[in-house]
Amino acid sequence: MRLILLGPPGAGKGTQAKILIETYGIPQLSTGDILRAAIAAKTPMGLAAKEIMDRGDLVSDTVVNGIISERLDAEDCKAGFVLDGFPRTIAQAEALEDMLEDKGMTLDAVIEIKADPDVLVERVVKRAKESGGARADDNVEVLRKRLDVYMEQTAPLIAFYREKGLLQSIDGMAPVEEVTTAIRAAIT
Ligand code: B4P
Repeated sequence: MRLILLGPPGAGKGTQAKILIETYGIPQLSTGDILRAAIAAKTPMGLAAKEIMDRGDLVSDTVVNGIISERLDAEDCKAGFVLDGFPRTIAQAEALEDMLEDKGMTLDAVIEIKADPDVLVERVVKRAKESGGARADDNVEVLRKRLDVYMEQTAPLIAFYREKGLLQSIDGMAPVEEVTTAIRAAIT
């Protein structure tokens, strides 16, 4: 199973990826998590990414493409993977196509998790409160910027994957378990 989870910030990509990897026994490849780990470890990549992420912009395609290309070579990706938060630009999607072709892999499906902006704001504000502000990008002002960036740079991927016959759209505003059920139905 080789899957992409696509959707605006707070749509539930990370939430659903964590559930799906348990079911299918495959790894979650989250560029957001990998970048946050690099920030926590204060690596040069993390230090450069922090400022960009904190203001709600996207880290450079070159950096994230490198992260994913390296990660896809790991043994645990042989049986499949859930890509969570990657690709986020057309350039990343094209780079992914090249990577997968080089590695003799193909995608099974791209799941678009849809949710209205007011629901996304509500969720992210709730997470910020519950986590004591653990994520610097979880506040209303930065979230609005992340939503604009999503509309400009990531939303074009919906048509990109629809044209390839890979896209399945899911209502991400339902409770977590219902979203999982809908994703499972879409990929089986
Ligand atoms: P990400 O880490 O990918 O984060 P996200 O888009 O905010 O969240 P996600 O959709 O995974 O939401 P979650 O499940 O957590 O990106 C952060 C930043 O990293 C980006 O802005 C960018 O700067 C950088 N980055 C990452 N990848 C990149 C790339 N490829 N290129 C360039 N830059 C990149 O859910 C959010 C909240 O909602 C949680 O609290 C959850 O509990 C709740 N929730 C989820 N589903 C729910 C449901 N059905 N009902 C109720 N609540 C729900």
